[in-house]
Amino acid sequence: MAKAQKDVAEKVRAQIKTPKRYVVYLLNDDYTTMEFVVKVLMLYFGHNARAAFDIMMKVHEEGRGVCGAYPFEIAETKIAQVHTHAKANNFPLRAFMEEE
Ligand code: TYC
Repeated sequence: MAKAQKDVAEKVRAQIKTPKRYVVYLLNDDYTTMEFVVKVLMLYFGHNARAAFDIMMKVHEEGRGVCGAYPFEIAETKIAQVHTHAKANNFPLRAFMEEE
């Protein structure tokens, strides 16, 4: 294959690489109510009441728990929504992300 052709093939390969995903976690704290955390998990992460309760209890008992995995900008937006909603309700709830 000619070099120019190889360059094009490499460019296409790079472009179609699957985008990285980022795992969003919630952190435990002593002040945010369990009810508020369950609502956050349902509202911003699409979990049903049972799944949201289970995730909330995992965070409560183990310190952190997985909310979901998303492309970077979506993970970033969800984290900002959690922080804004928590702040508006005077809770210190924090979320963060890690590359999957
Ligand atoms: N630990 C909190 C309580 O006992 C509940 C809680 C759960 C807070 C999960 C934050 O991400 C969290 N009220």
